[in-house]
Amino acid sequence: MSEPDTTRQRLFFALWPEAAVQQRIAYWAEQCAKSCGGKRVPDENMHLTLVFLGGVTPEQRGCLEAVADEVTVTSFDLTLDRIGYWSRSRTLWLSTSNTSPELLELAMALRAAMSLCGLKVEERPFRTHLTLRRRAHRGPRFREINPIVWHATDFALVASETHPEGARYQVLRRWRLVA
Ligand code: 3AM
Repeated sequence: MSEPDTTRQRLFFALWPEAAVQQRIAYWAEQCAKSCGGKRVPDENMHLTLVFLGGVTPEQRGCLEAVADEVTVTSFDLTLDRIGYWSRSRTLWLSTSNTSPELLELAMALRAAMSLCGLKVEERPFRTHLTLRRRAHRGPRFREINPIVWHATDFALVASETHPEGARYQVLRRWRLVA
């Protein structure tokens, strides 16, 4: 059996909301607790993944950070106004009816960083969503909700550690979007 590669960190880029927005999002994770089942994402872990990077070497991390330094996307409003459920991945999520051009530009710029830094590029299309509950038994019908407007002013590089009690995330670094 091969040894795990301890020099690699499991990383992703994400939008990481401030506590007030996290709490408003968490309301929806909790609201569905009984009927949806599964495990809710803890308030402090609520985030919107921009790109999952996988196992990253220290050199690749340096390269990714250098690319992130050059990002010149402007800050934008993200309006979370939909709740839904993917039965295949058993994920309960919030999303938006209107993905802004800035959000797409940011996700694509960070995705491009993967190939620049020698990582295998994510081929699945970017789908704006924020996970509320995992391994949910069922979910609500897709529907509109009272919008949560989140003014995104920065993005983050986050490390994901897997523990028996679930994933533990650590925000390593943040970059400000252009005001
Ligand atoms: O933010 P969400 O919950 O959508 O599912 C993982 C989580 O997504 C996803 O990256 C986010 C932070 O962990 N993820 C984990 N492993 C993945 C993989 N191998 C992955 N996404 C794509 N490929």
